[in-house]
Amino acid sequence: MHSTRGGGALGLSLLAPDWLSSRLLHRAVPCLMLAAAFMAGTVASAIADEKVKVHTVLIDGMKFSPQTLEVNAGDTVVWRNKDPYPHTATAENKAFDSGDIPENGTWKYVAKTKGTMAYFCKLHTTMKGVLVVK
Ligand SMILES: [Cu+2]
Repeated sequence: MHSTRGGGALGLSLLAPDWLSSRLLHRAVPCLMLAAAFMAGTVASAIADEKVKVHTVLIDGMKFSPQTLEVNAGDTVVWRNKDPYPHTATAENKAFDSGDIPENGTWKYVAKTKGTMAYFCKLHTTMKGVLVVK
């Protein structure tokens, strides 16, 4: 590290090599900051596209579809009730419980807990599904 030149020098020294004169630095920094902002945005959206997914489980005709859903930890699962009466998605191990999902309603769950979780509908206990979080 070269000697600091007062407040803000730390930030600049991270962006610009030492050999840049302060005059060059003045012109280069806005460019570098733009480039950095652009790259950060690109990387962030790439991560969002690749890693965070939203999965939908349809509840239709007293069935969860797909009945077994595999997701990665951090993904969002949305249950969407297409039946004309409420259902729930309730994990047997109590990891999640939607409460009543009304007709045309949805319920979102961010799958943080890894494992295989059997779930059912509290209102119709023969309705069963499995959420696998890897
Ligand atoms: Cu139900």
